[in-house]
Formats: sequence, C-alpha cells, structure tokens
Amino acid sequence: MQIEPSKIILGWQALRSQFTAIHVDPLERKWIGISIAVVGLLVAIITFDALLHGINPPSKVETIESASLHLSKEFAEENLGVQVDDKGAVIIRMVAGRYSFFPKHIQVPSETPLTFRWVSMDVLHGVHIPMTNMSTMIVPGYVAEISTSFPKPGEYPLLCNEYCGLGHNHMWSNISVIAKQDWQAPVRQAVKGEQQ
Ligand SMILES: [Cu+2]
Repeated sequence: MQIEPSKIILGWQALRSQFTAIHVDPLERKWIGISIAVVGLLVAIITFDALLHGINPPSKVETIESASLHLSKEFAEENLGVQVDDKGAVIIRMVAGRYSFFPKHIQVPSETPLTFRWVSMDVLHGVHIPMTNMSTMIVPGYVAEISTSFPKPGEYPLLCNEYCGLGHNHMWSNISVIAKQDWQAPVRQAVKGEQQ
C-alpha cells in the first residue's frame, strides 16, 4: 500500500493543530521541556559511552551449544574458573546450572579489570553481585560477557536473579576478592576457545 506524501503532511498538520489547540500552562510546558531534555541527555550519554567504550549488550549474540558445554573447547570443566591470558587479562569462565554456579568458589584480585564469561547448561538463569555492575541474564545457547572490577577485597555474594525452578532461592554462591598484591594468578594457561 502506497501512502501519498500529501496525505502524510495533512495528517501531521491535523495532529499539530490538535496539540496546539490544547491549553498547556507555561509552567507545565517548561517541565515537559525539561523532561524531554533529561531523556535526551541520558540517551546521548548511553550512545556516547557505548560508542566510545565499545559497550555491547551482555549477550552480544555469541552462541554456544548448551547441551554439550563439557565437550566445548572453552567451557570444558578443566577450563572453568579464573585464568590469565597471554596479555595479562583476567578472564573468568563460569557455568550456571540448576542450582549452582560452577566452579563453586573462585578468588579474584581487587582493583583489576575482570572479564566474566557466563553460560547456562540448562535453563534461563541470572547472575547478580550486589553493589557492582554484575547483573545479567544467562540465556541458554548464548555467552553473556560482563566486564567489572572490585574496588575492595572481601566476600561478595553471587545470586541467581531469574527464577529457574524450585531450588532457585538456594542458587547462590560467593566470590572472594583478594587484595591485588596478595592474589596469585592460577598456573594454568588461558585456553584459546573457539568462541574467542
Ligand atoms: Cu535461579
């Protein structure tokens, strides 16, 4: 169906005249303007930040076969947990499954950029570490990647925040954040996964 441009203009004019016919108090008009400006500013900040820092949604459509994680190069059992790659970047590979996070317990350094790569072995899970930017869904079939860092050493809870079944409220774990100078990098070498 083709819409004539003249009809669009007429429709727009009718809409505009309807709006201008409504009486809007100047104070209200001012606040409408301020709210639109605030929304515009926030969208601009998000767009600018995403472009400048190359920020993507957590699951940037990186797919993985959930049913055979143990056979995958990257998420085989011996590759899970904390690893340091040849450039010195700390990468943590974790699997979420009913009703735990694997490995059960990890130690990471404070004040260090960390890249978490999450996958689910069964259903939809979530992961949340309060007071950090770690909050993402872990969708079966996709890799969720989150970059974060912990400013202070301590024990941080790791919670599942997507209802995943009867044991959901028991699905939690914790992360030990060790002072940067006391943390020992694991000896294992980083695995060059297919997905990297
Ligand atoms: Cu859950």
